[in-house]
Amino acid sequence: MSDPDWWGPQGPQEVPDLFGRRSLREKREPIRFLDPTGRALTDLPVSDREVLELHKLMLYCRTFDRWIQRVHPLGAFSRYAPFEGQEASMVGSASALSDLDWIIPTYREYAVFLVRGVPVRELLLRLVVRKGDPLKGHELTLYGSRRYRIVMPAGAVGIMTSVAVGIAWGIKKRGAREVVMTYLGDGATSKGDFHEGLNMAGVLRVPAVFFCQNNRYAISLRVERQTASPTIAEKGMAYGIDWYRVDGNDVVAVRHVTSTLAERARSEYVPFLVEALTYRLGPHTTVDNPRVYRSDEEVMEWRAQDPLIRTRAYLKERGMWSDDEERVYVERVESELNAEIERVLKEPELEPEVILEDVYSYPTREVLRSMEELRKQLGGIRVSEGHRTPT
Ligand SMILES: Cc1ncc(C[n+]2csc(CCOP(=O)(O)OP(=O)(O)O)c2C)c(N)n1
Repeated sequence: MSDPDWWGPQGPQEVPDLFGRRSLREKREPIRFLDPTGRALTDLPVSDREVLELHKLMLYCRTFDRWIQRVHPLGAFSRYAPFEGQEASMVGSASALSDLDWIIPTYREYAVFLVRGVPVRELLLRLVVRKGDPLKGHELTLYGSRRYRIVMPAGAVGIMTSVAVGIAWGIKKRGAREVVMTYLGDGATSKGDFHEGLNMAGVLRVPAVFFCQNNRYAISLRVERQTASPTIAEKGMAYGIDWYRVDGNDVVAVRHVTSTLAERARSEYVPFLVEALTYRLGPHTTVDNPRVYRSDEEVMEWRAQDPLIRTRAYLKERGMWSDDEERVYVERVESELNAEIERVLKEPELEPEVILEDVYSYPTREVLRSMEELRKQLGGIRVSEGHRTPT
């Protein structure tokens, strides 16, 4: 390895880091500012006004997530991956970025899209199930947009790690001050792509933050079955990548850690691996039944760690928020969403070809060929009683 000094002269037992931690043991402790009851454990690195903004953002996202699953008997859409419980991880990390930074989400990062300012309309156009066509929209839910610098994710878990390295390498070659934030789950770290991507990120020293939300499950498989390593984050060490663990249900900690790392990545062209410890309170997707693989008691324990409980209690204690304000806020968001879906349902549907747009400035020959193929296939398919049946 060309630069072994980053972890200090004592080897990996001494790991001085950006947050004053020195030993491996200390570094494994998740960084936290707000405890589960909303008590500040130390001076906060953000102002109380910022805590209020973060709370409102999380509340907006939660309202969206619950609403979307409620508005249709099928769960609104043919398939949707809920994120309740992970709001602090998503909002804290996405709000730490600038508009020039790049985001690679997974199928679950709707809160990241919302924080980025993607209009709800854009999401609904892709998600909403039209009358008589319960599968419509399904193929559009993996969505990206050059305009928002959000890269369309792949359905295959884990493969975007290497894509992130490519984009980040491009940033470095251009000499730009940007960072790529790649989202991945604990399950994705079992894939070879994760290791290949991290390996190249370490070698090329690219401005990328790999943000792993350890929500404890890859569908039904617990994280303990994914890895024998004490933490996911410390896997970065093997690739010469500095790594951090953060309480993923503490939005203040997530925001502080990711904004510090993103700035360092932009200015010094270095990658980081972050493990945000959180929990998916809902099902894996709207077609999953989590009771088959986890107990109600376990979910109840994690309910007590709900990221919104912390910020709500912190703000109420300071007289900056009340239950009434929260109720009014949620009602307002719900009525905005209701109005939006009414509008979207009156709009013409997106053409399936949109999945092939928004990647290249000009479509390549390969894209044009795929589009032609897609049109041909769709032309020969009829939707009947919820199944796609070739005619
Ligand atoms: C290569 C690949 N294998 C399996 C699947 C099926 N699959 C979809 S989501 C998922 C779980 C991924 O878990 P994780 O990375 O922890 O993310 P989470 O869904 O918990 O956010 C699996 C196995 C897939 N999409 N791609």
